[in-house]
Amino acid sequence: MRLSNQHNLLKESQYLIQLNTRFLEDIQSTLNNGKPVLGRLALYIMALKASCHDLNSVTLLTGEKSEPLITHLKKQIELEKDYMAFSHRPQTNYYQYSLGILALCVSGVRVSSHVSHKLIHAALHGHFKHGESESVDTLAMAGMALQCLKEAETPVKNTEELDKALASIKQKIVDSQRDDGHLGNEFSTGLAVQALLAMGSNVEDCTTSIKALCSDARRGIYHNAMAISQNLPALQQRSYLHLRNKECLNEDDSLDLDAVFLPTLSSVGVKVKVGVEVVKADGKTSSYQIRVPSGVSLLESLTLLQEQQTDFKFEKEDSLWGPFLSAINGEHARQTDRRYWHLASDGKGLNQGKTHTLTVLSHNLCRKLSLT
Ligand code: B12
Repeated sequence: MRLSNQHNLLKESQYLIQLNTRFLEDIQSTLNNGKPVLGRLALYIMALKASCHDLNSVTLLTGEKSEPLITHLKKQIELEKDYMAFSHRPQTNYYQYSLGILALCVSGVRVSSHVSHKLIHAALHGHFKHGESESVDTLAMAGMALQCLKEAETPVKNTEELDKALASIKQKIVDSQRDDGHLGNEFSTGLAVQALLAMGSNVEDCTTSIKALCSDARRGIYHNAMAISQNLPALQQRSYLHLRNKECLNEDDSLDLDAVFLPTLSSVGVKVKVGVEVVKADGKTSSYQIRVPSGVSLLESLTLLQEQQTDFKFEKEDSLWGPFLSAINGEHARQTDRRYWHLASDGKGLNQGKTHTLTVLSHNLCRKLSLT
């Protein structure tokens, strides 16, 4: 919203208050628990920057010591860089590492060449994975981070490699275009358009992808705040890189945010059969059948299944995207683990939890839940 030309200043100031209270508390408690906070911290800094809020006025505590947000972000990214030197992969993921670099860069803070080198190297070696496939979201975030370094003329270890990485990222994003205009899938297209615009593509080159985004938005696909925040800038033909020169002067206040009610499917009384197959890491499979009201989400279906079957239990963790499936029948795969419960239907990874089809499968690097 802050990157748009049109504003609803009251709503935006209310959101800013929530960020400075609830979100800041969430970051502080994650930090207190010694858990990685890189991505959230970067998102928070970028949100403050979007509101031209004084970054030095906000601090976080480590022990007794209170330090500005940027100092914490610099420390987090250094920790992540050191972790990567040792483990050859980030403790969080390359998406968050890119977010960290981007947040430092748009805030005018110099990013060390050792930090940027790790991202450039990962881009050149195809390390941006989401499960087993290439992550268009990560390509996009890394593209924006590296483009920012280029525009800020930040010294890097090897300028030629930076240019090669940018060209490779851009080409991969362009190649990810589907016949319906999406880049990657419905949830990566916004970031991918942002990245292409940031990396110098013309708006006309992105028309079909922007149209696809518009039609998804009209169909109500983006009901999650995280998804909306990634897509809105693209719909406004902006990217997170615009934060670098953001000035909050003479802002228009004409945006009317009346609630729009999207048509919902009337499916009262109609029930559908859902098959759930849980495949654990050792290959052990359990199958379940359940009848659920048509149109309910995957989460609602799993909740109903848990209520009806004593031998099916699941757990979830909160995330900015909503509930992350973290355990099934005692087998844990948390957000911070190198394993996760993979959600699939008809053998294909799900992008969202619709209940027309649903498999949960679990193996060493990924466990799977399949739904039919
Ligand atoms: C990294 C990542 C993962 C990692 C997360 C763990 C890790 N150690 O890094 C792994 C590979 C495990 C993963 C798994 C999945 N992911 Co994912 N993931 C991402 C990615 C690229 C970055 C997330 C991130 O770090 N954000 C920054 C931090 C600051 O925000 P955060 O909220 O704290 O991040 C956490 C959550 O995002 C959570 N998470 C990751 N994926 C998903 C998916 C869902 C549905 C939920 C609720 C939470 C969640 O893990 C993050 C790390 O803790 C995003 C891309 C994007 N555009 O956001 C996709 C993304 C969020 N994932 C997506 C999907 C579809 C999945 C899967 C459902 C794929 C599948 N078919 O199994 C599974 C989730 C299954 C489950 N158990 O619930 C979609 C979500 C779309 C939607 N409708 O909500 C995205 C947008 C990618 C896309 N374009 O399709 N993911």
